[in-house]
Amino acid sequence: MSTAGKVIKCKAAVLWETKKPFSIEDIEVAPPKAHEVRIKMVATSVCRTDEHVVAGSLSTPLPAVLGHEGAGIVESVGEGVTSVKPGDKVIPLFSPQCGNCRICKHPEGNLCVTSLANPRGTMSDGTTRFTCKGKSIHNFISTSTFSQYTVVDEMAVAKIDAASPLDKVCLIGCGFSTGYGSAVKVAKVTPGSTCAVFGLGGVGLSVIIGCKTAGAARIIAVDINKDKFAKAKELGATECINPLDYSKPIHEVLQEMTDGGVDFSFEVIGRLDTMMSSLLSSHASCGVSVIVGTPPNSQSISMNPLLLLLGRTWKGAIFGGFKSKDSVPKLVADFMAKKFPLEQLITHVLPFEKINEAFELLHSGKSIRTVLTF
Ligand code: PAD
Ligand code: ZN
Ligand code: ZN
Repeated sequence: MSTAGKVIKCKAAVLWETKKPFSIEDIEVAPPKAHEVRIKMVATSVCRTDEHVVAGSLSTPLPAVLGHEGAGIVESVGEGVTSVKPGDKVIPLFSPQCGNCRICKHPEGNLCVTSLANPRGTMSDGTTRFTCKGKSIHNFISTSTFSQYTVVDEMAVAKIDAASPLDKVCLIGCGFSTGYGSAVKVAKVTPGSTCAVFGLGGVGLSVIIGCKTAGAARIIAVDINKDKFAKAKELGATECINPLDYSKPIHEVLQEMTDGGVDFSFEVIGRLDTMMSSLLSSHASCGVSVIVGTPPNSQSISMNPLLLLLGRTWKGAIFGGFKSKDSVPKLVADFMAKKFPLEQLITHVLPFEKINEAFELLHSGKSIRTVLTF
């Protein structure tokens, strides 16, 4: 029997308050309104950004259904939806692409004005489609993939190849694309260059894949957890260093290793001290340093302008600088054409109900990406 137009009762992981585990709850998911799409989730992975919300370092209204790195199948669509139809395989987009705003029309910009508005935790019309125990539940950055069913705005969903394995390509919804794009699109890593990547989680390892694809000659991986080094080498790192093994600051070590500093450096942790180390490890005159990690709420760095006056570039981007609705289908096609691996980033697969175990694996540093299947 078709569920289109009806409220769907299903399970979702609700975060009622910060610093608490998720509760698997029975929720009600309202049908999609005009220009909205209801999706049956098939797989979702866990990204550090979800954990930033749980830890309270990234604010979004609670209670909420988190999760933003997922893939599923369209269950039904609201009036006026033209880009997807029931049965299509799709990836929700935490950074939507409306196609009409100044940024969507800009040749390089990718942070659609609608994403800037999103911390309010609702659909673009200001309401939510989730209810639990009679209470309205917020969504999270236009995706909310920690639910058997979710509703997203049409501008926040991309149709992908019908043959793609959803339990792998879900990583294209955030971590992989963010890291890979930070190297190939934001930094524009050049052949023969030297790169340093701070932080070897799912996103940092994807930066390494991007640096390798772009033809970097040296890729120096930096992490305080040496257990991450084997995987980093497998994916393209040429050297791995642990700041805890040195008495001097790690940027000095990198400057010595690279004749004054690397061509491209990436901070993929989300800490102010490592953002500064990453900046300082890039060459003072020709270096490009990219911030990928999400910094803690409302904290700032004070810096000497001379660090930039000599020629360095300091930049950052959300979602690897990719325009999401245009790029996600292409990235999935590239994965299907074996242009890059995703399997090596997936260390654990668990049933959705074990979501708290997935977060424990992330805390303990044992997982790269855990994929939850529905
Ligand atoms: P992760 O937690 O899997 O990986 C972080 C890595 O950093 C781990 O391997 C840690 O051991 C390592 N680390 C921690 N502290 C230090 C330190 N002081 N020095 C060196 N290494 C350290 O996270 P992830 O890969 O899922 O995400 C990384 C960051 O990227 C995180 O801040 C996340 O919020 C951000 C992110 N940004 C975007 C974006 O659009 N810009 C998208 C997705 C994720
Ligand atoms: Zn993410
Ligand atoms: Zn836009």
